[in-house]
Amino acid sequence: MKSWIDNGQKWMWISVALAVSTMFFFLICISLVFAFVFKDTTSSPISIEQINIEQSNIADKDDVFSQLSFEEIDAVLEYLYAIKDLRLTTPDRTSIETSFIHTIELQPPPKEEVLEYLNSNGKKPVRKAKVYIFRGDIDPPLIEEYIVGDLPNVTYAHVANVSSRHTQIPYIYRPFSSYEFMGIYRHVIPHIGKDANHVLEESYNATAINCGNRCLRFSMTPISSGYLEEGKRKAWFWFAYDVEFFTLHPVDFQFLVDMTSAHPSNWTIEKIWYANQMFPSLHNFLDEYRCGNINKTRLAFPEPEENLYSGLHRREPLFSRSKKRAPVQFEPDGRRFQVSGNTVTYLGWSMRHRMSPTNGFQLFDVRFDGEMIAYEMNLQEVIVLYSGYTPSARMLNYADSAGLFGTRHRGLVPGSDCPEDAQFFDVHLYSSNEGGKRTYENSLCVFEHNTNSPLRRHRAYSRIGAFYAGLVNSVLIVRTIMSVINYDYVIDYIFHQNGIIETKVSLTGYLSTSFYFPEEEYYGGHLREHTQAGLHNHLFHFKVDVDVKGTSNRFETLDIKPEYKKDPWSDNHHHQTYYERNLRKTEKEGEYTYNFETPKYLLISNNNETTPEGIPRSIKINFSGISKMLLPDDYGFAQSISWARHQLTVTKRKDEEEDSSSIFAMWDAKDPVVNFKNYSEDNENIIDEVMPFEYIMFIDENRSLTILFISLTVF
Ligand SMILES: *[C@@H]1O[C@H](CO)[C@@H](O)[C@H](O)[C@H]1NC(C)=O
Ligand SMILES: *[C@@H]1O[C@H](CO)[C@@H](O)[C@H](O)[C@H]1NC(C)=O
Ligand SMILES: *[C@@H]1O[C@H](CO)[C@@H](O)[C@H](O)[C@H]1NC(C)=O
Ligand SMILES: *[C@@H]1O[C@H](CO)[C@@H](O)[C@H](O)[C@H]1NC(C)=O
Ligand SMILES: *[C@@H]1O[C@H](CO)[C@@H](O)[C@H](O)[C@H]1NC(C)=O
Ligand SMILES: *[C@@H]1O[C@H](CO)[C@@H](O)[C@H](O)[C@H]1NC(C)=O
Ligand SMILES: *[C@@H]1O[C@H](CO)[C@@H](O)[C@H](O)[C@H]1NC(C)=O
Ligand SMILES: *[C@@H]1O[C@H](CO)[C@@H](O)[C@H](O)[C@H]1NC(C)=O
Ligand SMILES: [Cu+2]
Repeated sequence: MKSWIDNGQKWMWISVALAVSTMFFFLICISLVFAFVFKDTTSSPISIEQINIEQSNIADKDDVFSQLSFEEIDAVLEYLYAIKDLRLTTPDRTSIETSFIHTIELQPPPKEEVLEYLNSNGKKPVRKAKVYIFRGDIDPPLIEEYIVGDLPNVTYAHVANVSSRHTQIPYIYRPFSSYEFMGIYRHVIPHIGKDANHVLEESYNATAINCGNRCLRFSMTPISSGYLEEGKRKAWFWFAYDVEFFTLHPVDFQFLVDMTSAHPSNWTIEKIWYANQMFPSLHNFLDEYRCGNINKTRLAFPEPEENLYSGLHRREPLFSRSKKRAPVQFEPDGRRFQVSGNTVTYLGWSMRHRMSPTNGFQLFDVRFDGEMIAYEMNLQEVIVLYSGYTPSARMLNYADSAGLFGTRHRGLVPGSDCPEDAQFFDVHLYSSNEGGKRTYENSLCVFEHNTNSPLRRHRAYSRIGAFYAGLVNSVLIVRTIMSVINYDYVIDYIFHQNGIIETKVSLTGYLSTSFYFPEEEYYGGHLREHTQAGLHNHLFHFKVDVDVKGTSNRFETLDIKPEYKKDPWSDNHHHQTYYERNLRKTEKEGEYTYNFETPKYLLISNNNETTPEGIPRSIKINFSGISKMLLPDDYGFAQSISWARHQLTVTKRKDEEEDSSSIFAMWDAKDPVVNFKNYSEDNENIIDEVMPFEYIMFIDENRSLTILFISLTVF
């Protein structure tokens, strides 16, 4: 806690405390664990760790899930560069108006083939690559999703042919790329910087070009196509002082750029917003400014000492003047988890992981006590919805995957991000934004953590039969941290000894702010004289494909209901609660919207595998602290995030329905490339179907969000 406060700032602390601090808990309960608990009760009391489940012996036999190797990436590059029609440019000649490769990654093999391979010694699934190619060179310009295979000896490359998502995407939906930014630096910033140089200098004592150590830097608020006329791509740009940290030093200068063209030289500056006034063009603005019709802003450049409030230095005086260090954990008998390639094993657990440049960190083949309980688990999308008064603040809706999640996992630091002795992993990815092939060091870490609270215990103290038995709750934590511009998302998958998988997201980093005007009052918190922190919501969408004793699973709710009945043992009536098992039959019924008035347990069950007492084996999903989406479903950006409508969605599993979002979600609302609601539109039967389910969590600005899969049999 101390280190968190050390690193934080007072204002941030306050803004976090002000915000609704919601804890989210998803619990999935699995029945598999019964035997397990039994084993454990036979152990001696006050055991530190008496559980001796044998390591599930899953060798890393050339993991079918692993991200492409550099050799495989080279094979893809060689094949694609040889296709003349693609006209791929080499990195040194690339610009947004040429043809270039954006990302290369593994196309996950079909689940059935993988299960066949893992469980029944089936043939090893072939490896294929999924490649996004920007075709700025053709008319109309497009982004195409290619499938290239089979690796390593490539013989084909074609545009992916699937019905679940668009694979030829209009260029106006293109995600951020470094080449887009090259265009901005060449054509947009110099234009504003030159023509409005005197305005910036007079108003802010800083400029945008040739600025020495008094610079303004820009940020972009992409405008979702849901707000624009057909066929347009636009963004609001806003300036802030280029100091640590710029998102806390906005100035009141914004401009709207039409970036529809694939040619940056044809991008146009449409509107200027300055001193809380809108001007229809740069020309008009400069005229008005010259004529003195505008109340001019006058700000001083933030001097280093004024700037202190927005830096991450340690605050003085310290709460404790002593030089004593915080407690640390140690492993008296050495590490208890093993790592082999992409596989991690720990007590009864095993799992494989990979990093995708687009989707980020993913877990596969998660087993407990040798049995697969989740085929796949990962974060699909993170969005941030802002409110505000100024033009850029009110349009600010980020779908963070546009920034390529995989490339946002950078350099975890031993001792603060993860324990000193954690196991760190490097990952290897291809993305043109990062200059092609690149190794990202310390992108994830794995460590065991003693929570120092009992997982179970009992102290009986009656005169006869006094005893104590307890087991400390030690867990395995698989952690990644994504830094997306100003935010840092700490994402933990936590594996408990009793079969719980807990997912936890914590937020830190910097706030995004806008220039304060009195009209902002109801849209956020007034942090400092000129700085307003806008009201906003972070939403996370996770995917998990659970398998309870095989893939033939159903979705059920246990609906808790009030009962008022004649008491069988007296003449009175009696109030109590009871439950009804409610089988969800179709994909529409698989859309679960939380309702406090109708409490439910959410279960994924295998109807063919029951306990000796006839209760279907199930996994229970637990969440709490969800918040309600207040924006209409069919308005603007909301169309790109149809997953946000329900707290939990269960769909029939299809290999091609891989994701609930895409790197285009920031811009594609007019016709989302991946439209999650379509997955349920055909309303297929979901009884005993192979199914994944996807769940979402809403958080208001918060510290923590937790999803748990817990083990339990009876309800
Ligand atoms: C790929 O080509 C190499 C060299 O021609 C060959 O040795 C290898 O067996 C091939 N691999 C596959 C999987 O076909
Ligand atoms: C795409 O797949 C569909 C259905 O499998 C098929 O009918 C169609 O011909 C394919 N299109 C292309 C261009 O391969
Ligand atoms: C989703 O469904 C709508 C309506 O049927 C359709 O127009 C759209 O193309 C579909 N989107 C995708 C990505 O398949
Ligand atoms: C900023 O202010 C300083 C001190 O008043 C002055 O010396 C300097 O010329 C100003 N710079 C710009 C870019 O306006
Ligand atoms: C830019 O736009 C003009 C007119 O709108 C057009 O004539 C010209 O070809 C465009 N330039 C490029 C490079 O597309
Ligand atoms: C400029 O400031 C004056 C005095 O505060 C105010 O009366 C006027 O409305 C302002 N003009 C604009 C365009 O905001
Ligand atoms: C489950 O049981 C039903 C009938 O009881 C049977 O038809 C079905 O094949 C079974 N499924 C599996 C996967 O065993
Ligand atoms: C979910 O888990 C949390 C934390 O363990 C707990 O407080 C809450 O009661 C659980 N909710 C349900 C519905 O089980
Ligand atoms: Cu936030």
